[in-house]
Amino acid sequence: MKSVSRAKRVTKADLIQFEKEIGEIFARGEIRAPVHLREGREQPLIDIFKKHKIGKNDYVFGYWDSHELALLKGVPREELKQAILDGKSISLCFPKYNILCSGIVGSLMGTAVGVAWGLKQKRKKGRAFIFCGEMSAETGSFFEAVKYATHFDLPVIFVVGDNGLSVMTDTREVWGSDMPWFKNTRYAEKIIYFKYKNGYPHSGLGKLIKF
Ligand SMILES: Cc1ncc(C[n+]2csc(CCOP(=O)(O)OP(=O)(O)O)c2C)c(N)n1
Repeated sequence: MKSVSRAKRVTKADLIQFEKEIGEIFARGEIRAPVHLREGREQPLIDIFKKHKIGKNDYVFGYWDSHELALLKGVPREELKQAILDGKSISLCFPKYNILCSGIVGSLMGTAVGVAWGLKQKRKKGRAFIFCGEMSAETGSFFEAVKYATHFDLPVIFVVGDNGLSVMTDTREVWGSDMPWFKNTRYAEKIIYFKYKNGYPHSGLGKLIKF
């Protein structure tokens, strides 16, 4: 039987419903750790997984807001939910599914490039995909990683989802520029960029939850 890729099976409605369910559990005080919910980027993420045929040989790296990435990468819904209930939402790691995430801004850029370097040297199948926000994409570590990956033509793609905000700060105002640094540069070739408006606050639900 022909295998069906994960991106075809996980729908936009599945992603929205998952975040909604986690939000409801979080609101009841049943998750004693931070969660970062996202709404509004389901279709771009699904399209990227589909277009690039991100599959089991590929590595996905993400940050504090990676529930959707885990589902799209093939982590079973209940396994993911349990990890979130266990307080691991901001640093989801499922080595079996080649997905690793971190709650630290600027981390993992070098890791993704290192994995891509290893894949290339060993002539192995697979690529690295690293998903981050637009403020993370303005960090020095992002620039160094993109520069290195471009110059050595490594199999890594950087995906930047721009919601305009770094927590509650306007990213463009911080940098005094109305566009990301890489726009119209040679480095843009290694970067997929899209904009979205997040339907949730940066973290949690925007209100104090008591346990
Ligand atoms: C080293 C470090 N500094 C600060 C933070 C706190 N922090 C978490 S997310 C974030 C904003 C990141 O903005 P962006 O990259 O645009 O991500 P998004 O809005 O998509 O979550 C900050 C400052 C952190 N996690 N790590």
